[in-house]
Amino acid sequence: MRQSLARELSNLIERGRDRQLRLAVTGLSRAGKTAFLTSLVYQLRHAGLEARLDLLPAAREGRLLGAQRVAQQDLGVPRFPFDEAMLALDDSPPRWPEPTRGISELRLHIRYRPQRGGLLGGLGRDSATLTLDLFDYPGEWLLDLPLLDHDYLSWSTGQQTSLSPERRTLASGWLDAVADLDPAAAADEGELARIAQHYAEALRAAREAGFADLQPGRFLLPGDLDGAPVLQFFPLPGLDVDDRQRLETLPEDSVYHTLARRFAYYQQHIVRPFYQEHFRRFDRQIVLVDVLGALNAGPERFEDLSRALATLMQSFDYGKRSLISRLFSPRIDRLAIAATKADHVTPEQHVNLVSLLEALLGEPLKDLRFADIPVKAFSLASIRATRAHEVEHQGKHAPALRGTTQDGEETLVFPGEVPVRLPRSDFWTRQGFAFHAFRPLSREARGDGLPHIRMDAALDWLIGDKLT
Ligand SMILES: Nc1nc2c(ncn2[C@@H]2O[C@H](COP(=O)(O)OP(=O)(O)O)[C@@H](O)[C@H]2O)c(=O)[nH]1
Ligand SMILES: [Mg+2]
Repeated sequence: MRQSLARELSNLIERGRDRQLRLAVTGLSRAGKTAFLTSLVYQLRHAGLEARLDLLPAAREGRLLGAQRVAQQDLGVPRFPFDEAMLALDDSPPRWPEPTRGISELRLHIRYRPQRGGLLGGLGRDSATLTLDLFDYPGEWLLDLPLLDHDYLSWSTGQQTSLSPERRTLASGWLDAVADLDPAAAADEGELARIAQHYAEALRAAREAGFADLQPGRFLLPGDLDGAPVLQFFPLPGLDVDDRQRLETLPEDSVYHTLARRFAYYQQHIVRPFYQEHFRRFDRQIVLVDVLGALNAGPERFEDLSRALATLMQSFDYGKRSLISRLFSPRIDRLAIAATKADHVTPEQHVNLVSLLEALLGEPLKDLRFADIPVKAFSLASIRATRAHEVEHQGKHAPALRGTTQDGEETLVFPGEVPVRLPRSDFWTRQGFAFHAFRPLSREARGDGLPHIRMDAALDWLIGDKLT
């Protein structure tokens, strides 16, 4: 206890001197978190050597001296698998890093030379150290925030109405299994476990089909909670909020009360602790969005991503009356949102990609700006897997991309134009979008360093002011 107090104190002092920063990377599954963090760590470790970071002033001015991994503080949080990710990229043929599930952490010491005339520079210091704590956690966990505003009954009825026809079809196994369940009957553990299994499967099927707006988030990424009763609840179809009084009088061991208890436990022991122990303590965050992937998947998935992002962004809405502020009073002072995998489109499309990202996050962005949270939108490629080319066609120059497909085939493609605004129905019928999954560049092909697009711009926004 005493030791942790001392640690907190020294953290506070470091932070007071602006020398420590907790930066979190989030985004839905496959948004590109692992690739982003891997690249970020790589670029900082190779700053001043192979890494190209011209948009980060400290690097451009030669003041960034390097970065070293040091032991992290939270011993209960898994280490971010940086070495494993680099091994995958360096393999032949190169592979994308394995997906991670759950939260992970890595601590860097960044050495830099303060600007002359700056606060630290003025003290005659040759170099200074910024301690950067990096976190990677699933954006799916943020989809659970609104769940804190419900009790079991209101959540249950809300979930029912949000089931679209296609989601219903994907959930038919669960709907069949739950159809005969009587809320008043005595709960049978085995039966609830079985139905919950169906429910989790329905969520997984929906995710496989490209849906993102899914609750509860931990059902998709259960980690070490797999099989625990806390994850064995589900909404009860056919309930009505007007039934509250009648439902309250049901026996304690009824299906209804058993599920309600598990729901409350999930809120208290899973959702809240994440916000209390982690989220609240992040200084800055970057939210990654696979806009191009959704564009490629078609209108229904794109809509769904839009809804999921609206929910996810509620966790960043620090307006005084917002749910997050009422419950946790978090303190993030800066936020970045980024459309990832920009190397999937030709460079002149990158501006459109940022516009589209901003359109997709339209309402949440307005709320953030209203609450005076500094937020900036980017398009980037953490690990660039293609090269931009110009091709000549009938005397005209046209942009194209060269890359290696996952099957190892060299291709030259023009993937399509990115709409500037939320695509209307004719976009999908008329044009669509042809997306290719590329293999990372091989070690030989990428030469020195790890090629990226605008990682340095994102870094400047996220940590640049701490390196002055
Ligand atoms: N071309 C390209 N593909 C990327 C990039 N970042 C991620 N990807 C692809 O997206 C997949 C998911 O990325 P990952 O970082 O594992 O996502 P996470 O689930 O958010 O951690 C990877 O396996 C790659 O196929 C990028 O910068 N360029
Ligand atoms: Mg990952």
